[in-house]
Amino acid sequence: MLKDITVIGVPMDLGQMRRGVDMGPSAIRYAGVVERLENLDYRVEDFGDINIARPEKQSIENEGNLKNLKGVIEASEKLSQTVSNVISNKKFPLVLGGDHSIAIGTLAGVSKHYENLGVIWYDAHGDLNTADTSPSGNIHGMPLAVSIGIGHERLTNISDYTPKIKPENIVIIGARSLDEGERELIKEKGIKVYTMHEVDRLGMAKVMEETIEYLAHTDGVHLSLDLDGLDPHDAPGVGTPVLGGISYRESHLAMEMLAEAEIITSAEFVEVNPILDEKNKTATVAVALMGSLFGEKLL
Ligand code: B3U
Ligand code: MN
Ligand code: MN
Repeated sequence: MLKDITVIGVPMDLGQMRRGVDMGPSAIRYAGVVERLENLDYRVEDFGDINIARPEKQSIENEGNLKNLKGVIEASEKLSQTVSNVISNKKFPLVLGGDHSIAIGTLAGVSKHYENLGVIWYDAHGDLNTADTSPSGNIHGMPLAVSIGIGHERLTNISDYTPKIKPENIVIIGARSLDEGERELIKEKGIKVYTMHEVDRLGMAKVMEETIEYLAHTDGVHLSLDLDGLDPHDAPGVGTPVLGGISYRESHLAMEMLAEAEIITSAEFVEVNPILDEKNKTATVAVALMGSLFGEKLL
């Protein structure tokens, strides 16, 4: 892994309707992300936060079933540019959310640097909705669909190219809440999904072995980790918790196996909402998982 990391905060809450997720980057910084990674001998630079329009200031910019479309587009363009610059400077982009709609911008910035980018989507949800299939109109339920080129044209064309990733280069881990349209898309595109059923049945070690093997042909792997992939017992500070998730322990193992395999080239940790949290537990969990992802060992 690169020895230089740039932390980018994205105080984004326009992709969903619960207040507080814009404070995610602050909560993660407060939980000690920079110090944690410096202790592992990385050089860490904090870029600060991307400027995001406040929901109070946004005139209603819904377009059909897409809430806050304009604000999400603006933020995605800015984030894409920033992430791309970080990679051009040979640094590892570590993006802190913010709601999961930020993945649209992150992937737009990452993917142009790779021929064949892989993506691990660690999430209770598929995030494969479109305006037509979404039950909520919340764009944080759509970024994976957008990134494979399906959705509103102004979202799929962020940074002027589409698609960002190929469906066969995606692995979803931890899914347990999928909408009808998402299930259809998964089948139609043959997207690899380890639902909680497979996590329980195979165990996390096998899931990660297979994931790493499945992505062996790619030339870079982006980790998009939604904290709601974890069980709400371990990560309560998220906007849409779903029971029966991945444990803290299993998540550490997953991160440790990714560290050992040395395949991750960019990462984002999203949906930390300190307003809904218990004493910053979810941000603390996020930072602990980052420690493992970047090679922290017990002995
Ligand atoms: N699938 C639902 C719920 C949801 C998606 N992502 C989150 N929640 N965090 C939707 O609204 O698209
Ligand atoms: Mn998500
Ligand atoms: Mn989710």
